[in-house]
This record gives sequence, C-alpha cells and structure tokens, in this order.
Amino acid sequence: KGGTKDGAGNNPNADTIKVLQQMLDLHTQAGDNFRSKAYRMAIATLRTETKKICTVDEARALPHIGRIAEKIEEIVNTNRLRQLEYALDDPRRQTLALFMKIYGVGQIQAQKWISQGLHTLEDLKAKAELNTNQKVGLDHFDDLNTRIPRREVEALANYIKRRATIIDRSVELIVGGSYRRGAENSGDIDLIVTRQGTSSTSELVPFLNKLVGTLTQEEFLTAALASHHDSAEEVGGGSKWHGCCVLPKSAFPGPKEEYQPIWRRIDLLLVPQSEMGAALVYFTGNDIFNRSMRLLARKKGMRLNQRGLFSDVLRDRGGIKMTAGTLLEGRDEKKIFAILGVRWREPHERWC
Ligand code: DCP
Ligand code: MG
Ligand code: MN
Repeated sequence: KGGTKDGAGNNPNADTIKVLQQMLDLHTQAGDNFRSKAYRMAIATLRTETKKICTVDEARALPHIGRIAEKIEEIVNTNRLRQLEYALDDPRRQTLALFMKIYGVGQIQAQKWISQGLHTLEDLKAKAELNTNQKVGLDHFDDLNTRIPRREVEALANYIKRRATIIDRSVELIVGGSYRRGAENSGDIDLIVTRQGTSSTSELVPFLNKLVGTLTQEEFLTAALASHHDSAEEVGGGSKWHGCCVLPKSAFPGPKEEYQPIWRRIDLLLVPQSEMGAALVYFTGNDIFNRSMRLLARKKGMRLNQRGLFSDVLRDRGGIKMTAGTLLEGRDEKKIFAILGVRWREPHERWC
C-alpha cells in the first residue's frame, strides 16, 4: 500500500529498506503492531541516512534500530533475509494474504476460512458464506486489486463532476486520498463532496442520493457496498457512500482499442464547508501521517478528527474522553497546521 513513492529511491540504504519494508508488511498483515512499529521506525531512520549502513555496530549507533541491527547486517552481507524468506514460503500465510486481498475481508474472516479448510478463491466461491461486500470483492478480485492510473482517476472524477454539475451547479468535488498526495496510481478514488455555505452533512444528502441514483442508472456505479466500521465520530451516518464504478469507453483517456472495463473502488464523502479543512487533512492522509497529527493534537491537550480541531478536551485518568471540547478550527486546512504548531505540509509531503 502507498503507491509508488516509497521515498527510498536514491537512498544508499534503498535495498535494505526494501527488504525491511517487506518485513513491515508481513507484521502489519499479521496484526503485530509492536513489530510493525519497530520496523516502521527503523525504516524511517534509515531513510534519513546519507551513507550506507552495513554492520550491526553502525546500525546500533542509530536511533530506533534496536534488534533490527542484525537484520540490516544480514541483508547487506547476503542480499537477503532468511526470516523473511521462511515467512513468505509459509503456505498458511500465503492463503491468509490472498484472502485478505478480497475487499471486505479482514484477518479474522480470513483465518476463519482457513480453519474451515478453505485454501483458494475457488474454494470460497464454492463453499464459503459471503456477505455482499465479500461477494463483490471475490467476483471482481483482479479488477479491485489493480491500481488505478492517475489519468483514469481524473477521467472518473471528471465524469462524476459533469453529472454533479447538472444536479447542482454549486456543489464542489475534490479528489482526496493518495491522488491528492500526488500518487502515480491509487487503490481507490476518494471523492470529497462539499458546497459553499453548508454546515452539516445532512444538507448534502439529497444531492448525494440524486447523484448516486443517476450514476447507478447509467451503470457508471456498478455496486454499492455496506460500511460496517463507520466511526462513532460521524454523527448521523449517511455521510459516506462506498461502492464500485466503471469508466465508460467514451470517457477513456487513451486509445480506444486499449480500453477495458475495470471495476474500481470509489468513496463519496460528504463534507460541509465548515469542516472542509479537517476533512481535507483526514482524507488526504496518509493514514500514518494522520495518526501522528492526532497524536500531536492529543499531546497538546487538543483533539483532531475529520470534523475539526478541538480544545479543552477533558479526559479521565484512563485517558477516556469526557467532553468533546470546543471547536478551534474546522474550515481551514492551513490553520489546523498552524494551531497545532507544525510546519505546513503540502499534500505531496504527507506520505508518513
Ligand atoms: N484514513 C485514515 N485511517 C484509516 C483509513 C483511511 O486516516 N484507517 C484516511 C487517510 C487516507 C484516506 O483516509 O489517505 C483515504 O483512505 P484510503 O484507504 O483510500 O487510502 P489512500 O487513498 O491514502 O491510498 P489508496 O491509494 O490505497 O486508496
Ligand atoms: Mg484512496
Ligand atoms: Mn478510500
């Protein structure tokens, strides 16, 4: 995940980082937050190094490397990491990774299927009990695991914008997510929907319903997906729409003979103008950047979520929030950075 910008391109430690990144991915996939964090920190350290780190001692002298120092030496000496190769060869892990690539399938579901003796996508099609999301994910497995070229993201967004303008001229659509960060390709399209003068998502719901209706009717939208883990922060619900879309041939931005109808994941996100700044921060990400921004807010006695930056948050001794606090800023993305006391970062600088 994360597109093509891994930031390791010209670094003398690029090869080492590539292997460590695979270890990070493995631990993330396995839900091992502790080891994931250790690898993330070590990678971050190596990225800032200007000379190649070759030995255990050199590595240990750097911050946040710890026990990964031995692995760094092994990678540099042998061009490989045995532990990684064993792990990658493990058939159970391979099945787990395969199942988790199905949209709507998490670690728990994947493990359940494996314990039921299911090993292939064909097994799942024949024997597993699938919910709507999982069925879409399985039926369109290849499509939904193909990244979307930047040009196609733009074509898809423009297609929707044209329809949106017909319904409501004053509505504004902004592509967020990895696209806004400048990614060459994206896993999905995150489309933020707003309108001048709005202060609640409910004002945008009728527009969204019309838009989804139109786009479904003309078979641009091909599936609606249920969202089961909408956060409690989103009051009221109905502020998001998750689904799939297919770019029609007429809107394909390349030679028509190269056109193929590919199912793409799309999220439509309703954001009132009063919350646009906080929503832009949130939906631009990436998720790790967001985590560090929220953490920073918390350290300063504030709270940042997709609706705004708040102050006077009262917490009990366990750190549990007791009052929501008062809104400091919601509308202006730059002001949120300023109030938090951090340097403004352009979207393309927010890769972690
Ligand atoms: N987000 C987050 N925490 C999550 C999920 C999402 O903070 N657990 C935020 C940051 C993401 C944005 O929402 O950048 C959009 O989520 P996506 O899953 O669409 O991720 P990206 O758009 O960043 O990457 P991709 O190209 O894979 O879609
Ligand atoms: Mg995205
Ligand atoms: Mn998304």
